[in-house]
Amino acid sequence: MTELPDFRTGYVALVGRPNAGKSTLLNQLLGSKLAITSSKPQTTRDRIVGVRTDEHMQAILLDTPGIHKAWTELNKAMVRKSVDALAEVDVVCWLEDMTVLAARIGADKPVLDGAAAAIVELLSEAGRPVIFVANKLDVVPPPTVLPVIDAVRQALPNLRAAVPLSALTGDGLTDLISELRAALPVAQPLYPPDHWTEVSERFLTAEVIREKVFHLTEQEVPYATAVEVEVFDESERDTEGLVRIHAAIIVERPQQKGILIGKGGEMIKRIGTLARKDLSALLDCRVHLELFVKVERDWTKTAKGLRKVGFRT
Ligand SMILES: Nc1nc2c(ncn2[C@@H]2O[C@H](COP(=O)(O)OP(=O)(O)OP(=O)(O)O)[C@@H](O)[C@H]2O)c(=O)[nH]1
Ligand SMILES: [Mg+2]
Repeated sequence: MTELPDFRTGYVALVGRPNAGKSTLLNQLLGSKLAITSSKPQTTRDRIVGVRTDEHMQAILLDTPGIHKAWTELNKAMVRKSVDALAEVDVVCWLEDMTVLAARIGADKPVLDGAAAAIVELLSEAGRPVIFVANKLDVVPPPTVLPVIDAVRQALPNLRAAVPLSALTGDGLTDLISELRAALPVAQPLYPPDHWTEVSERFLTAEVIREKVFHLTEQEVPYATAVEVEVFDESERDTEGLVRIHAAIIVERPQQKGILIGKGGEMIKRIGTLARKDLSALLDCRVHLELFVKVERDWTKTAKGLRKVGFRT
């Protein structure tokens, strides 16, 4: 292979509190949807690796669960995945939702709230260069972001740059890409240019179904739900353009099972219809999807429960 002069390659972690827009930014940087997103916090539970390659740079991007105060075994495992990522990368992108922090300006309290201060501590400890991403700029007036960036600059000695952007619209993305390129080491690419993820189709399938549960159910139900793909049959993929999938939606209590099935099976049907549509696009073929719901009592509360639903800790 010919050497590419001054090509940059490296690992980038996308971290921040739940709902900051990390998965939306990952998808925007990849130019297609890899990570599931929702307006509810704690959507992402596992690390998701996407690879963005252009003519100057290969950024291996790690989307992570939101950093938060964790009580259950599931939440602790999620936060651990984020904190571990900090030690493994060349540069960290710390995202904050500006609708949260800019709202504090002018009030008689520090601009950085407790959640931001906790993240500052973790980032200082990890010692990696940090790019602060002031997100959701499409919905806050840009001048309100400056005091937030000032506060971050004062709090975080290893801050390398700050980029205001909208992960949703992609506005400001080119500035972030320039900053990433400047921060990554000169190195040859690790993956071929068309390689876009390390995540298996089976895992993505479970995630798409879980996303529909996040979109269609409320309160504790999405947080009590895991999805396990039990059959992923590709035997007719090449000949018929068809993949057959059987997946279990697992909840913690019988009452939650009732909610997910819905009156006359209406809810599970809606989940299935929306998931099948996305899966068809993702897998680029027809999808036969069978869903069923089962109860694994209190699976979020113990390490054994997490293993039982196939959660990789
Ligand atoms: N208006 C606006 N909304 C955004 C932007 N970025 C993300 N969002 C929305 O914010 C919500 C959370 O986005 P996610 O990408 O799921 O956030 P996350 O940081 O991955 O959240 P967790 O996985 O829960 O930690 C979704 O409803 C997104 O559509 C943005 O730039 N502008
Ligand atoms: Mg996410």
